[in-house]
Amino acid sequence: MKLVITIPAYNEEETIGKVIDEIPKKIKGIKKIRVLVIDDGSSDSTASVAKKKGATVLRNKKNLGLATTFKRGLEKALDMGADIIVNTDADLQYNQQQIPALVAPVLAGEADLVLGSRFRGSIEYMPLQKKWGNRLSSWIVRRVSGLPISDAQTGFRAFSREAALRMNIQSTYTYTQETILQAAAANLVVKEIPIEFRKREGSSRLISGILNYAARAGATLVIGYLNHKPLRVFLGVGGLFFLAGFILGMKVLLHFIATGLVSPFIPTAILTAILLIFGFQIIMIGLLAEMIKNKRSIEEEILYRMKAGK
Ligand SMILES: Nc1nc2c(ncn2[C@@H]2O[C@H](COP(=O)(O)OP(=O)(O)OP(=O)(O)O)[C@@H](O)[C@H]2O)c(=O)[nH]1
Ligand SMILES: [Mg+2]
Repeated sequence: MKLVITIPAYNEEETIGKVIDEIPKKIKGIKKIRVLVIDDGSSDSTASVAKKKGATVLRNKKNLGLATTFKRGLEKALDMGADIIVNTDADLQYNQQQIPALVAPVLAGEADLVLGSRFRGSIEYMPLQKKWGNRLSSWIVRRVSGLPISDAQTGFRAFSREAALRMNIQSTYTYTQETILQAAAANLVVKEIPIEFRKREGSSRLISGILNYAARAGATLVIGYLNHKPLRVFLGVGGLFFLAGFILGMKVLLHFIATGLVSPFIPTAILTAILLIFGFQIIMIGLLAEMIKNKRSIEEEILYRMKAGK
């Protein structure tokens, strides 16, 4: 069994060395442990510190964002022949001593994706807005995926090779929620274990402002939801318009049946027609989106088989 630990890092020269040092040198059931740092165009010495500590280092020539960098790391880890991939952050907030516990369910063949949950474990410090933002986003992911998870934003996670092969990340900003939705769609077994989350020294590299983060993560979630359940969304929205048109239209229709006239209700009749046509079109778009989703799942299966060499 080969374990590759991926660490996306952006200007983390202060902590990257400590993170690598903290990684256990031996884990029961694992033969080889490799550390892969993906430096996202840092302007400091993140890459050279990581190299000195013995990590394999990939560098993006410029800053491409966490999701793109994570994706690159996952692909490289697969190329390196990883049976299990653990992702951890470069900021020393996760405790690398907990990696054995994180990989245990994958090693035992009980899970494909193991999430280290901060909310089931312990949090030394997390700003209040972030805490509630994380809670809200986890609630949405729970609803959409149907998985009983408590921390959808955790960066401390373990993937089986199978799970890594199934991931197709499209967001460039954050991979965290999208990967869970994809795991659910691929019927992978997802498990959570409680973990410890330490206070961040220095400022967040990812989140410049909570509103900015909420907007970008929110957009990723909406797109993720649309990819996952398009018909449900469009049927809901289109259905509302259709229903409004139907109720208004009944009034016009009943009057027409009784008197043979539409004339006192011409504005209502026009509004009815607009609402019905609008609602119908949205539902049709939903059907199209559902067909595109089905096509996507076939394409994902082809991609999976290509990557897996099947
Ligand atoms: N590749 C890449 N990594 C980034 C970028 N921004 C942040 N990271 C890395 O992603 C990880 C998470 O970013 P953090 O700055 O820890 O985010 P945070 O605000 O602490 O968020 P939490 O840890 O979830 O509370 C760290 O390892 C960062 O180095 C980026 O633009 N590109
Ligand atoms: Mg952090």
